[in-house]
Amino acid sequence: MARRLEEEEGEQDDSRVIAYFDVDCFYAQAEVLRRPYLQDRPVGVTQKFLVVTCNYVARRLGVPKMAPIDEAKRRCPDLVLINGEDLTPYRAASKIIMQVLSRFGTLERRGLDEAALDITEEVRKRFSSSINVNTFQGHLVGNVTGNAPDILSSAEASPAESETSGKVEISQSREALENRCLSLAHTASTSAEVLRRQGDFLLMVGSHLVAEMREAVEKETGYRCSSGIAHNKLLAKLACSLNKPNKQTCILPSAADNFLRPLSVRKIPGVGQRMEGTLKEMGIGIVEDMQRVSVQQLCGKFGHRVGQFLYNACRGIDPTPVVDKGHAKSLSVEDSVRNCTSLHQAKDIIQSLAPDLLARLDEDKLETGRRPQAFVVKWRVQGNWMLEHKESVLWCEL
Ligand code: DCP
Ligand code: MG
Ligand code: MG
Repeated sequence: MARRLEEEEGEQDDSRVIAYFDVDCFYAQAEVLRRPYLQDRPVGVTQKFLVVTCNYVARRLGVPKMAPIDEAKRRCPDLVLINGEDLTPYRAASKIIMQVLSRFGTLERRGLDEAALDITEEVRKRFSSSINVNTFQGHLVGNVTGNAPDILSSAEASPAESETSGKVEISQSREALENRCLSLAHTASTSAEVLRRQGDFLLMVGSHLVAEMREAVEKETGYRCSSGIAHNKLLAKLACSLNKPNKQTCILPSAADNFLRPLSVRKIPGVGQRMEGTLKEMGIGIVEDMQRVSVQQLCGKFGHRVGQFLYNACRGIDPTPVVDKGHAKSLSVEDSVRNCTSLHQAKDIIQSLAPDLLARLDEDKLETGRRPQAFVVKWRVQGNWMLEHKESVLWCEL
């Protein structure tokens, strides 16, 4: 085990602190914030015939995300339904939430209500300015024993723990961890040595910063979110969903393997239904199965890029940096329709979508000064879900 850890450490930069944020029941929270009297009532947000999300009051009453409206109403007759087909208020909320978060580090947007942040720099500043931050905030995946010689080799959850819950709350080991970290801080010859060797300590400071960030988001925007903290994006994203709503979870690098092994491959971000099916045919159902497959086999089946990603992901390895991609390169509007078999129907659909797109183009121009260069229509046909498209260079200014 020690040897394998050494090898992994060689491949990974354990000194980063990555935080992943996901707003809790985003659309539903937006609607409740606009109508505070709904605070304690079950609220669902609908698009077409689906409740795309609902608040946690509704979830406790048995309403899942993406339930058909009939089914949701059957499960919870008191469910208050709000139409959420106009995304304008959610986009506006997303923008202000991201603005608050981006003050703390490099931010990579991963959708309207999600973002990964590299907060290493801010953590290092705090680390060198105050060493008295010596506890984890929130939940912790990992276990620390008091007498172990080194945090990195002792922080793994035991197999029994990872099978039952997959996580250990810090309250079970807080004292031992605090003592160990304090003694490390005092015995290490330089703070650089502590930083290099003890990723756990950085994550500890990171967890405090993340608590502060979540507090800032709530105070300045009203929105509550959950967060994951780890040394890479993959683990931080997985950690984020472990304790929702309004909570944060940290995964220690040394606990990652035990945490990952029993998970369904579907939990790996990017593994969808189709890939899950292909993996099943290869006899791979959980992450541990995937760890037994060679990188050549994975690349042979899924191509080099995806194969290499899977090979790394099932080992908790994700070297990709957090990249601020700036303004989106394209703006799009979309809808699904039951029937579209003529040019006339297609025109109607485009006309119904156009006002939203034009409004967003105007907003974008105010912010960036850009105007669009090309217009692309994409469509899928039921049954054959392949995306087709036609592109045209714009001949006039929109
Ligand atoms: N959404 C959607 N259609 C989907 C998935 C999501 O319209 N197929 C919308 C509704 C969600 C928002 O995106 O509110 C964010 O998606 P999440 O998966 O983060 O779900 P929530 O934020 O609603 O809930 P959670 O608390 O689980 O994050
Ligand atoms: Mg969310
Ligand atoms: Mg989300």
